Amino acid sequence: DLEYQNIFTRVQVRGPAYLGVAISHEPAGRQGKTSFSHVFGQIGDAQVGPIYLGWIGLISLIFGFAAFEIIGLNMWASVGWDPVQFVRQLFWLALEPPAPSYGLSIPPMDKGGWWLLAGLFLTISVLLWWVRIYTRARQLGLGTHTAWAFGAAIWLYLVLGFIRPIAMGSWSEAVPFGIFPHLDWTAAFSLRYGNLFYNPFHALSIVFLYGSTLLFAMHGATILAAGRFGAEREVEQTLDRGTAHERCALFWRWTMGFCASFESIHRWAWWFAVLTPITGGIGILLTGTVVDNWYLWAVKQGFAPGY
Ligand code: BCL
Ligand code: BCL
Ligand code: BPH
Ligand code: U10
Ligand code: QAK
Repeated sequence: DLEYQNIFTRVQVRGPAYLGVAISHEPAGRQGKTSFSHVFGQIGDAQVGPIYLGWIGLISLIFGFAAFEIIGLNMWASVGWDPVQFVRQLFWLALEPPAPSYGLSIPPMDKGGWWLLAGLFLTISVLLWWVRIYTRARQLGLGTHTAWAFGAAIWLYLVLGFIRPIAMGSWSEAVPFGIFPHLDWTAAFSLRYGNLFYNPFHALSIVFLYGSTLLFAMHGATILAAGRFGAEREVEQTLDRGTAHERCALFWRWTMGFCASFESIHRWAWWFAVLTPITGGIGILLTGTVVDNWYLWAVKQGFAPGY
């Protein structure tokens, strides 16, 4: 009726906690802790938990936390262990990678060694998190699409801090840990290599990043708008097209002449998101290795004016 709205369903029905579907390899201790949050219920599902930790998840958290502490303690040391300055300057503090003179060798701890160790621990943590995403999906009988999408993000991360520095022969090429310092690195990188705007892979990455937001807005809006025809039951509508699907498809055909299907719209979204870091990582990897100055490169290709 008129009171029904997608975003704020006012009535919260509360039953016993739902622990999820039965799965083939039942892990030990399935009946984890659950609680209910009225606030969460206002915007989604009120049930919080159970969370699956497991060994991989636990080890990932430990390595992630170790990296976090290494970064934080080095930052704190850099202000002479002054707690006030640590908090005041936090956004400007950094744990820097080794200097160029060390190349790819292992430097003393206070000359970039801590950066290398933090990077190693963070990388172990992220890779184990990937394993967790993969195995949780398998265990629930799901496809592994999330893991592969996450893998695309990890590709860019590894290019920035591992693959490109090795290709350049120096850890000093990597990104410092720090809020503003990593932004300074980003700006300096663009300047050093002749303006990243002339790197076509940077442009492609922007296309997919903006495109992802556009698609997310379109799709989020489309499903909400057709909620009264059951559109958020997207899977049923995929298998047995109802009028929600017909109306959404027709809406986009009327608007722009073509449309997706309830299944393919998610492929559009997946590919746009995944191509953002894939093209981006290619662009970063080519920079300094194959192309030293994107502006001069563009002049040579004839799409920048060579004054
Ligand atoms: Mg960056 C901004 C992390 C690589 C360019 N970047 C951010 C911030 C956050 C961050 C501090 C918001 C990101 C966000 O919402 O993501 N960047 C970050 C990390 C990496 C990284 C962890 C990494 O590779 C491991 N960034 C890069 C590379 C550059 C780059 C090197 C080119 C892509 N980044 C930029 C630019 C900007 C950022 C430009 C910004 O304007 C923005 C900013 O405000 O910087 C100050 C989406 C993810 C989510 C919404 C999920 C939640 C993620 C949270 C926020 C991660 C926090 C991690 C942080 C280190 C924890 C700090 C703890 C407290 C200080 C105690
Ligand atoms: Mg640029 C990159 C947009 C201007 C320099 N730029 C990008 C692209 C993105 C973009 C499309 C990054 C994609 C992404 O998703 O990264 N740039 C963009 C836009 C403009 C722009 C829209 C604009 O002007 C309108 N860029 C400029 C100008 C330069 C510039 C010309 C600065 C002056 N830009 C760079 C550089 C880079 C980009 C340098 C890049 O490296 C990147 C790229 O790919 O370029 C080709 C975000 C995603 C990640 C970084 C993946 C991170 C995944 C990991 C696994 C997350 C781990 C989180 C971890 C657990 C958190 C805990 C951490 C704690 C420490 C414990
Ligand atoms: O689990 C995930 O998401 C919820 C995965 C993830 C993903 C995934 C996941 O499945 C996917 C599909 C993507 N990212 C995709 C993408 C996009 C490309 C396709 C791309 C744009 C992108 N991700 C970008 C980013 C960025 C950017 C833009 O820079 C960030 C910052 C992230 N993604 C971040 C993340 C994470 C939320 C998550 C993820 N993307 C991966 C989590 C992970 O790897 O964890 C390893 C580390 C830990 C487990 C611990 C870290 C340590 C903590 C920071 C400190 C602990 C604090 C302590 C408990 C207390 C501290 C005390 C203090 C108060 C002092
Ligand atoms: C979503 C969804 C969902 C679906 C969906 C979708 C989100 C689950 C089930 C939609 C999503 C997708 C299909 C995925 C792909 C989408 C993207 C990648 C996003 C980006 C989209 C694009 C890049 C496409 C953009 C295309 C556009 C905007 C259409 C372009 C077309 C036109 C400009 C033509 C417009 C038509 C007009 C104006 C009327 C008809 C005109 C003609 C037939 C021809 C020309 C006109 C005339 C001769 C008439 C005279 C001209 C006039 C009066 C004006 C002339 C003036 C001048 C100055 C020239 O969640 O559900 O479905 O599908
Ligand atoms: C070889 C080893 C190989 C806590 C207190 O308790 C306060 C020997 C290394 C490799 C690879 C090693 C490394 C890679 C690194 C990639 C780096 C990224 C960096 C992106 C930038 C991230 C910043 C935004 C991080 C900011 C961190 C931050 C502000 C943390 C603050 C922590 C505090 C406040 C903790 C002390 C109080 C691209 C890939 C594998 C082979």
